[in-house]
Amino acid sequence: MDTVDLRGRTRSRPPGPAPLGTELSVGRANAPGFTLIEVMMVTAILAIVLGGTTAYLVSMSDSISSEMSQSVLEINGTRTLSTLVDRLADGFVSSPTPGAGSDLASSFIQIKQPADWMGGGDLTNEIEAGNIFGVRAPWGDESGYVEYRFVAHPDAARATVSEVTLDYDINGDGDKDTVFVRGLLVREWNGTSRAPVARNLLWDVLQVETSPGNYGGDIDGDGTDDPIFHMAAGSKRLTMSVWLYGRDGRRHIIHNARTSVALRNQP
Ligand SMILES: [Ca+2]
Ligand SMILES: [Ca+2]
Repeated sequence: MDTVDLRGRTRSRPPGPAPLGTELSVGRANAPGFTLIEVMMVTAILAIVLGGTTAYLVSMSDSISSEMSQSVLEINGTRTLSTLVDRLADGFVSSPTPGAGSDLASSFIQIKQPADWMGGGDLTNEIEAGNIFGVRAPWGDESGYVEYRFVAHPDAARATVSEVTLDYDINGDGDKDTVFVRGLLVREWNGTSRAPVARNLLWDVLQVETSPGNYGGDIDGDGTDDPIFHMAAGSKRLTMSVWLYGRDGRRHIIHNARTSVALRNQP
């Protein structure tokens, strides 16, 4: 019987009984194998398939991460604005005062709310006296107002989010030239018996300056200003809109939460 060596050369076996294992060695040598080119082709195909799979998994992971970040912003914004709706519904805007023919558009607002100024536990006598508004502060002050306002982040290094610096179109308007101010929405009680008391309501709020220290510029790049508080002239409906900023490591995300409330006691 002939055998074939690994280089493909045929050799004749000397006469006599075949040594043990000879059939096995012949079978292995004659089995169909792969050439180096075939192995390289398979490796290349596997690399392409694995590369595509990895890219898909990374993309899917980014997508899930972005959606989670977006959901967090959405929940925070919606929850805060819902609280404001509850608190403001029976108040009225004391400042800034809308002009006769101009809208209220501002990054702050001062609200007066019903208060039991004259005692008695309800507002009956105040209503009869024609004056039912105050601050209704937790510590008992009733004269004053509550202010809601945007303030820049106290850490200057975190107070600016710049498309220019990041080379990233955060607001998706097709350019990379908007510089945002990052800050927070604050509520401040202003009574008469103690200094104003402020509390942070919502972090990572974005604004665009219209002039140094003044906010309400165009955030989403649609050419229209985006104040937090807006009320059309002659209207009793206050619109509140906050743009929130978040990152998931790779991507920059903004989310707009918006709602409106009818101020039933607005003059
Ligand atoms: Ca942009
Ligand atoms: Ca805009």
